[in-house]
Amino acid sequence: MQMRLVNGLILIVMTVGMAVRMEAQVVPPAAIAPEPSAQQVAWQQMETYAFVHFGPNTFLDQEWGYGDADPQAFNPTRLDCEQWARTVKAAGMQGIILTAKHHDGFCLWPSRYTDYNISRTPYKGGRGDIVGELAAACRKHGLKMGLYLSPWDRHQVTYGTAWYVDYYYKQLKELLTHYGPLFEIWLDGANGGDGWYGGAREKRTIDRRTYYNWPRAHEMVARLQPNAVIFSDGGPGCRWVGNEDGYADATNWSLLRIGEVYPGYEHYQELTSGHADGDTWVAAECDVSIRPGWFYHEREDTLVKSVDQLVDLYYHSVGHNGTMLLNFPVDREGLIHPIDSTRAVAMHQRIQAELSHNLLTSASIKASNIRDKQQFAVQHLTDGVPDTYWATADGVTQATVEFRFKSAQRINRLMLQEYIPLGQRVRAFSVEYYDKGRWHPIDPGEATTTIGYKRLLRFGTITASRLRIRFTNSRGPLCMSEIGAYLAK
Ligand code: FUL
Repeated sequence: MQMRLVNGLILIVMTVGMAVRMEAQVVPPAAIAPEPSAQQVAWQQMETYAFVHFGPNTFLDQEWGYGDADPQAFNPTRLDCEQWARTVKAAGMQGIILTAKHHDGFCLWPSRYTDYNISRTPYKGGRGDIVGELAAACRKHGLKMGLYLSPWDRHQVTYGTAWYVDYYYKQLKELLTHYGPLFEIWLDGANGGDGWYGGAREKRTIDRRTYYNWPRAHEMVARLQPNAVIFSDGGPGCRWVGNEDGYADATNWSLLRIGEVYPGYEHYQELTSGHADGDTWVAAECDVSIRPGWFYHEREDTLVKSVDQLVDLYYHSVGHNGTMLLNFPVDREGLIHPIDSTRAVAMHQRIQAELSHNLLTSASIKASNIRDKQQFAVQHLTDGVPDTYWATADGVTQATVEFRFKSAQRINRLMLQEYIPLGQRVRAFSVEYYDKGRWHPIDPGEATTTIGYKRLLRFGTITASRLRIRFTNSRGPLCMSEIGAYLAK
């Protein structure tokens, strides 16, 4: 009897408990289309990764090989993919994309579909496979790998015919199936023109929209490498940023009217800021070389970008809602040059030092609107967890977040992140600080419009007892995952 009563009580307590919990479960804001895929989110979280351009061009002092280079010219004497991997890792980067085949058509792996490949070079007596060696080095050092397979091939006699397109897809399949998981496939936009073409030495033009039958590549990558993101001028995974200088616009939408853009798109300047009314999620990747050229040229040893320039590029790529793809022109020995590696590592150390201590973690936080005090609390803004976020109620598209410091703080950097799995929302915001009894605007010298995955602002050092962000225009309720304020020395 007593036992039954206790059991009954337990049941009642459990039922009430569940009901309370269910009530507390507040519905998250509805996603605003277009949203990124889980793969695109994981890709953007990589933030920085390396490009390696290497091939016969390296040995012949060229940028665009004509397709007639003698494979015997390709002879790296100290090639070490682990040296590349260690350098990239020390520079804080998450992966490496290699030019498996550049426009000259030469393959850095022993492709069974052409003999214009590594097996005909002196390297390892013809038994080398640089794609495979890099895959092993990346695995060992915890890096992801991506591959560049140039659609344009200035070597192949069949370039321009349907036969070549089949050849291209056979090579793509080799790369997608022989080397383990890939995070990105790079489909270059430079396409068609003059070349060796098996000795024809002529100009060949192709229809950039239709020749390659791109949907076939998209389907093949989705099937064989479901986690890989496809890069091209117009995606579909990520897009070229419209310049090779490594920067996105301050206003940068991860959205694109995808039907309009194709590899070789004429209005490529638009890619620097995306399309505010885009129908597809295609975030920007900012590619840039650490030297003027993509391939190694000894005369450029004195022209390696300075640490200041590289740090600037980081703020204008990752800090403008893009990723940073920094190219290392591997030298004739087969190594990343010491000047390049020293600069890249110093860049990383500088960025880490500038953005190491978030001063907002010890501030008290107030927001003008909170969707739910537990699930979407303002505390999520400084918890360093990308999956939690502060959100406003449905219909609330303007809001203010205020941070109060225990004692005045010196600040010159700000970091803002939207919770992008629910779409990119913010169209405009402003930042102000409180000092000597009144609010002052902060001017970062660039538009405070979009935020997206990440926005970084730099400004002259201010002393503030409070800091506030005003979100003035948004496509829907606000969903902010992180905010940080820092003092860069
Ligand atoms: C361009 C190519 O033409 C360059 O040679 C380089 O590979 C760069 C990353 O993309 O379109």
